[in-house]
Amino acid sequence: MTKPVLYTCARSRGLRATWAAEEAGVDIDLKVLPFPPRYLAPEYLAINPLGTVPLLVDGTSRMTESCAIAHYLASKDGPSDLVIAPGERDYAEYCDFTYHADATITFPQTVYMRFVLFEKDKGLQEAGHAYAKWYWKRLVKVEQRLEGREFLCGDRFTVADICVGYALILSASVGLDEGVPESLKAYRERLTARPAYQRAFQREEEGREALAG
Ligand SMILES: N[C@@H](CCC(=O)N[C@@H](CS)C(=O)NCC(=O)O)C(=O)O
Repeated sequence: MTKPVLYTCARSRGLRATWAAEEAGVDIDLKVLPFPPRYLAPEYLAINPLGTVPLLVDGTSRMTESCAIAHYLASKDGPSDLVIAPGERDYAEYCDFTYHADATITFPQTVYMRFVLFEKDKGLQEAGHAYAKWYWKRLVKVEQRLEGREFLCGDRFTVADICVGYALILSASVGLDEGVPESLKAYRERLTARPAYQRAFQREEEGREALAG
């Protein structure tokens, strides 16, 4: 059987998928692209017309949502402690936080990155900074959920932690840590100390270095 192929850029949202594959022990073919692929690897548009990363190709299936890919890789080979199954306690919360991670928390960060870091000449810095504040306010739900808990759901590490954790990892790398509560920084440290996270990060870095030649 052919391996799932994951197209990504190092440290992008695709890290959710690379990390989930490492946690689950799923053998993937990792293809690291230069960022942004729409300009630096235009041939990629033929397999993903959106031009976004990640893209997972598994047989005839194609997936372009990082949190869905993380859930899929962790559960595709059968029941796994990395996901909360229907009927289990916290199933609803598991679904909610896994979707919340990109739609509600990562989204305002990307608007900040676009207007403040990447497209400085557009004169939209003020809007970018407003989105940074919006991001910080939106962390309240995760902050409250983690009061008295080590992980988000089911008293164990799951894909919901991978998906939400990536948003917090992104904060640190794009200079958005100022409004991140200390409790969430400690949560992020617990997550990034995991050997599977470190292996995933390293794999992506090696892919990026290979691109640079
Ligand atoms: N909701 C999607 C968003 C995908 C996305 O926008 N990825 C960014 C990188 S983190 C991207 O590819 N940006 C480059 C572009 O849009 O050209 C997901 O969670 O995977």
